[in-house]
Parts: sequence; structure tokens; C-alpha cells
Amino acid sequence: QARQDSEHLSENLSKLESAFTSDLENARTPQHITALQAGYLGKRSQLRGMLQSLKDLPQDIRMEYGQKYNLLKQKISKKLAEKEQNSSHQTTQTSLDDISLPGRRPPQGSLHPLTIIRNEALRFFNRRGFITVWGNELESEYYNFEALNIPKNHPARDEHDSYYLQGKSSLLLRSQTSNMQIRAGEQSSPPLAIVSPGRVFRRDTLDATHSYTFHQIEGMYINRGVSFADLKGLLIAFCRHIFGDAVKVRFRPDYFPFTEPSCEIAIEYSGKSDGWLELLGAGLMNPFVLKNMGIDPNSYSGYAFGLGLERIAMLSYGIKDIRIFYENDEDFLMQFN
Ligand code: FA5
Repeated sequence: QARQDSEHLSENLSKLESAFTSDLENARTPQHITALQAGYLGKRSQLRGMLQSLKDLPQDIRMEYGQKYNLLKQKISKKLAEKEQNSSHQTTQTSLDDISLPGRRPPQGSLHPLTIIRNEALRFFNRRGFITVWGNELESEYYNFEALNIPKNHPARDEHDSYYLQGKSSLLLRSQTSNMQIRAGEQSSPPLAIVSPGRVFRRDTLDATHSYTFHQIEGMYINRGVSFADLKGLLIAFCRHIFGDAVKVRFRPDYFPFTEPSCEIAIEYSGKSDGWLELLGAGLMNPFVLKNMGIDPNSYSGYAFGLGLERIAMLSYGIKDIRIFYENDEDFLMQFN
């Protein structure tokens, strides 16, 4: 009886082995393999059941078939572990080769907020017939000051006294884009309408609304019979275009040597204690300046304005500190993407 039992057991072991081999071959996914682990080695597996019947056999037979039993058990564990490892390799391999996945996008940069605002402002003026001229940042004292009616000892130089090149040349980093009034006026005859964007440099102390390097757009229109009403109409339309129709715009008398009369234009701004932020200086062109361009002030008049781009960008985007524009902070810049 014992011998019969043991033969029966031995037969079962080989049947089990071949069933396992074929099941293993068919297992394709990690879930399959886990199921095989439970099915062949788990508490309710056939193998465990055989362990029960082993204990009723005589000692010598038990030894013999116990060994067979253990060998098979080890073989099954080993093969399952191998298969598991191969299958996890295969999964990564497949996902790498999955050509149905969408491609990876290269990281995309964005325009700087100052560039966005500059383009928007230029578009506004271009549509109204102003052509864009690009100016030079390195300028002579003549174009930056003298031709604009700011002679050598004029107090207006104080504020603008700027970065000079060392040596005998009187070249400096321009303190305003107004140099382009003269350069454009010299090159063409009226009617003339230009806008000129660019970077300017001053000895200003850095704070939340001032920088020593900032950006302006100069505008100038020369024709017969140009009046202050034309200037006002244009600049109010510009403020509405940028900030919406409800914007409150304030014109106040100001002084610039190259315009007469002159004004400063501010819009309502909660970020400052007095409630206004100055955006532009403007005025009717001083006849002295027209003469310097070779234009007869008795036949022509004109207006000019200079707006600060940083201030406009700060108001448009609710930015409280001008310094963030120059810090190359990726988190800040990515918001304009
Ligand atoms: C001028 O620079 C004149 N050239 C403007 C002008 C042009 C007047 C044509 C008349 C005719 P002002 O220094 O006020 O003016 O500067 C003009 C604008 O630049 C200011 O309204 C402000 O918006 C901006 N701005 C001036 N200083 C700074 C600064 N340190 N940082 C940032 N923006 C500034």
C-alpha cells in the first residue's frame, strides 16, 4: 500500500511539474505570474496538499519522496522568480518602444513681459501711422542733451547725468529715448510720425518703481497745425487701449526743455501712497528743437512723448516691484508663456 501511495505521489509530482512548465510558458503579465505563485506554492496549492499525504508514509519512502518534493518546490520558486524578473525587464522595454505615445515637447520659452508690452504699444501706434525706428543706446551729448535744448550747465542735466564713456569722447549711455526725436527729424521731412523703443540709463537709485536701466518708447508727430488736443486724444486712447476704458488718466503740467508746454501723464494706481503712477512725459515740441532738425517752426508744429515701459507692464500685470523684470527668475517668466 505504501509503495503504491508513493508511486502515485511520484506520478503526481511529475504531472504537476509539466502542468507548471506549460502554465509558466503561457504567463505573459506580472499578474499571471503572481497568480501562478499562489496556485503552485500557496497554502491551498496541490503541492501543499501532497505534503499532507507524505506524513502518512513510512520513514524511508518519506525520505525519498520528500527530497523529490523539495526539489520540485525549489524549482518552481526559482523559475517563477526568474520569470518575474524577465517580465519586469520586458515591461520597461515595451514602454520605451511604445511608438503610440505622444512625443515629448521641448521646453518652450516665452517673450519677456516687457517685450510683450512693447509690442502691444508699438502695434497701437503703428496702426495709427507711426513708423518704428530703432535707436542707438550709445549717444553723443549733442543728441542726448544739447539738440534737445539742454545745454551744458542746464539743471535738467542733473537728473539725467548718466554713464559716460571714459576718455575724451563725449559719448554716454543715453538717458532717454528723446535722442531719437532729433535723429529721426534730421533724416526725414514732415509730415513725420515715429515711435522709437529702447533701453535708457540713469543714475537713479533702485527701488520698487525705479531702476537705473529701464525702457522707454519715444513718440513724435510733426505736421502743419498739430495741437495739444491731438496729443491728448492720442494718449488717452493709448491708456484706454492698454488698461481698459474705465482707466482714470491724469494730465499735470510738467517741465521738459524740449517741449513747451509740457505735461506728465499718470494713471490711477493703488500701489503708491498718492494713488497715481507716472507713465509718460509729453508736450508740444519746442521750436528750438524743430530748428535743430532743420524744420521751420513757423510752418510746422509737433508733439512728442516718452513713456516708461516698466511702469506700464507693472500696472498691466499687477507687478509690485520693478526689480523682478531683470532677475531672470524662471518661475516669474514662465507665467507669460
Ligand atoms: C523723459 O525721459 C522724457 N524724455 C520724456 C519726454 C519725451 C517728455 C518727449 C516730453 C517729450 P521722464 O524722466 O519723466 O521723462 O521719464 C519718462 C518716463 O520714464 C516716466 O514717466 C516713467 O514712466 C519712466 N521712468 C523714468 N525714470 C524711471 C526709472 N528710474 N525707472 C523706471 N521708469 C522710469
